[in-house]
Amino acid sequence: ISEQVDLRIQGMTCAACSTRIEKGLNRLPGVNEAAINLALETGKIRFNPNQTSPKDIVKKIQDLGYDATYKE
Ligand code: 9UX
Repeated sequence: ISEQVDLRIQGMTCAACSTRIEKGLNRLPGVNEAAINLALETGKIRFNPNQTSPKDIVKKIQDLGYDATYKE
């Protein structure tokens, strides 16, 4: 089972920020794939809804020090 959430992520200031977020999200159980785009300030995350949720994913990004909101 895999679902996708699209986020707007603000507060990324250097190129390593997007990598930091991808690595942080990949450590979250249930995250299958995290693609963060620094220039577009977007994130596309695929996850197993039985293990995690968009709310947990947003919380994790905020804990890492960035601002995340739902895109649609
Ligand atoms: Mo660059 Mo981002 O030193 O958290 S990694 S600003």
